[in-house]
Amino acid sequence: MIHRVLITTACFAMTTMAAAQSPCPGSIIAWGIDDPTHSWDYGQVSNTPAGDDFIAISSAEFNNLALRADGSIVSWGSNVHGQVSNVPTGTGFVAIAAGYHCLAVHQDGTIHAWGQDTHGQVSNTPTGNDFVDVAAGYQFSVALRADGSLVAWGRDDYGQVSNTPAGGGIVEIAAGGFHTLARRGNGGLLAWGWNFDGQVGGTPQTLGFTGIAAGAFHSTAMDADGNLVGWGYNETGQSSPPSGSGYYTAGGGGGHGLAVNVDSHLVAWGMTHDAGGQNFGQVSDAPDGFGFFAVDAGAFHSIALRLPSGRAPVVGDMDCNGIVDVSDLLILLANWGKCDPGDPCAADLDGNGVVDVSDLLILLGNWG
Ligand SMILES: [Ca+2]
Ligand SMILES: [Ca+2]
Repeated sequence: MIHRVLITTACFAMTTMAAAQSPCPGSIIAWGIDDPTHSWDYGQVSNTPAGDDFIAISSAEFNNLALRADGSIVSWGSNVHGQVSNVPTGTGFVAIAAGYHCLAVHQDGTIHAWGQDTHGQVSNTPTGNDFVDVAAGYQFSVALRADGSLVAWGRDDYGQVSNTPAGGGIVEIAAGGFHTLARRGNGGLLAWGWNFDGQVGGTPQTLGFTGIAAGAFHSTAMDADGNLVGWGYNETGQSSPPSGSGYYTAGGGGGHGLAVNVDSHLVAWGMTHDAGGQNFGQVSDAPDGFGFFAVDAGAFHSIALRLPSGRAPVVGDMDCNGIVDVSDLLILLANWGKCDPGDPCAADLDGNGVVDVSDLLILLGNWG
């Protein structure tokens, strides 16, 4: 019974599965709850910012963050904990994570935190200038250093902080409600924190995964063939993503999940109605068409990034001109052997943390 209470009242912190895809700017599409008279409507859909220069999104239960190409952050939706009013100004941010508290990494390697601070999830944010990514759980935080090691702080009643693995080799992190996922450069997965629904214990032990996403009480990963695998809480089907291969990004919400397939179409699954039978459309209103390249899920809403032209993203098109050609090859060669763990380096096409021959083969495979 605890699930049903939490699923409707608790904060869900969600992270988006890293895409092995260059962050070409796009516009934000949001759908789901859109009823100003409803107590759960904080404008998380209706206040979605316009523009076609967004490169990243992060959605939480009732609020969202987006990152513009210039590195400035936009925040909209619930401001109950100052998530909107305290958003940092300025440019140069490179990573964002939305929750009741929000986190961002600046290009100078420092972490900025704002919003709810019940367990030091904001005030105990570590100093230092070697951070490359962040994830916001429910009242706890995780950060990835450039050397591939992790730091966690905030709420720790299920070991979500104290059981954080030591050592390096991590290239991606995702925080759920009370658990965390991490992915190593070899595609191996790690999980710790609350395991009540198997969201930790059900973690696959094989290698070769290319992306992870954490929902409130469930987990999702993507293998090298683009198959989605889900485990953990599944009352509304949220840990049962569609079968088939060809997905390259996914986001985990409270009761539903989202992915973009290889044709850049949206796929949504899981909860279509709340406990009272109301359909907010977070699954059923997923827009048709192609050109989508990032997704994330809130409690009763969904957001996605779409190329402004509606054209399909092409893996390897690092200069975002719609074709893979010699200019992209030069970018890849200029980054050869580089990309720090966790760095959203566009030239690391397979997301394994280094630019090497495997990325070159992907680029050549999409040539023209
Ligand atoms: Ca190009
Ligand atoms: Ca690579």
